[in-house]
Amino acid sequence: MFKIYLASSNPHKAVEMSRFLEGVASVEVPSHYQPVKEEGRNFRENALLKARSLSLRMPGKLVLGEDSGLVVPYLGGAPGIKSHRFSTGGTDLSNIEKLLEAMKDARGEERRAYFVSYGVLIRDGEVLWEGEGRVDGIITQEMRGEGGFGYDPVFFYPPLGRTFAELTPEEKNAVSHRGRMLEGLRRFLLDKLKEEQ
Ligand code: ITT
Repeated sequence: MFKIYLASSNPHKAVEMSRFLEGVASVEVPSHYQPVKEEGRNFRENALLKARSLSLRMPGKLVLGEDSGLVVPYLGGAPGIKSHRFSTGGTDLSNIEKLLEAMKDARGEERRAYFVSYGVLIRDGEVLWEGEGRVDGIITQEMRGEGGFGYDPVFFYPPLGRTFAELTPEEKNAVSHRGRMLEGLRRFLLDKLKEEQ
């Protein structure tokens, strides 16, 4: 079993990751974790910034940085890397309200959107693995479901006919951007285990 330190202040991410990597790696946020300024130009740069900053304080340890967000082509790619701070309030609810307001005239294909998750695993500043996951969906007209976090209540996933907030954690992980990113990481870790035996 590997022990991965996650550079994140979002507890939902750690929960989703721990479930997904169960049996291969444990995922925990160190108690001294301090958020970094996300000044990167894209998801990858922000994931690297988060991972590098924590890695400096955790010599020899495996550190994962992840940056994610919702991309809406109709809004020119917004909220994108600013997904967490899209609205002034910055809460999940105020972000969703701002999104639905910005999309009130969008119809059909214009309501298409996708989530992206970019992950970087590093140790002592060296990138051991990096990868991306993406999932396509439709922005609903109103919120549906209680599960998940962030924009999940307005992200409708056509193959399952429900919003991400209406899925069980296992169902979400099986198809989500983060799950797809983590699948790549899981394969890397399993290969690494084999090498070490
Ligand atoms: P850290 O940077 O500390 O990890 P954060 O929540 O700010 O925490 P991001 O900068 O990666 O993380 O922003 C991700 C935002 O994108 C998140 O706050 C949500 O608004 C949205 N988001 C990402 N993944 C999501 C998911 O699975 N479901 C719903 N919304 C998601």
